[in-house]
Amino acid sequence: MIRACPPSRLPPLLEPLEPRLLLAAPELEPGVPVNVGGSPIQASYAAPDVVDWNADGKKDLLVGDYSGYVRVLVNVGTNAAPVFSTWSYINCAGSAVRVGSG
Ligand SMILES: [Ca+2]
Repeated sequence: MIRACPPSRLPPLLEPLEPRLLLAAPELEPGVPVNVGGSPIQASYAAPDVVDWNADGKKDLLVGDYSGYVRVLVNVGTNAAPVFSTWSYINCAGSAVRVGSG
């Protein structure tokens, strides 16, 4: 449950927000499994984001998980019907980048 704070108790950066915005419940669509190579990807506490990772004009998927690693799933389909055949961790100098969690 999200509770509104009285305006006098809000941190300065939140004061411009109207209290009704803080009370609004998010409207979420039902979850959809993401398949990679025909099987659902497993990621605990997944934090997905959509971005054109390889600048080919097709939206790819980044998925962070509880361990702090971030996977990139490059879309080999279309934006309307994305297809992901493989995934890999985001790497830097040969090591998987870990951004932490929590
Ligand atoms: Ca892309």
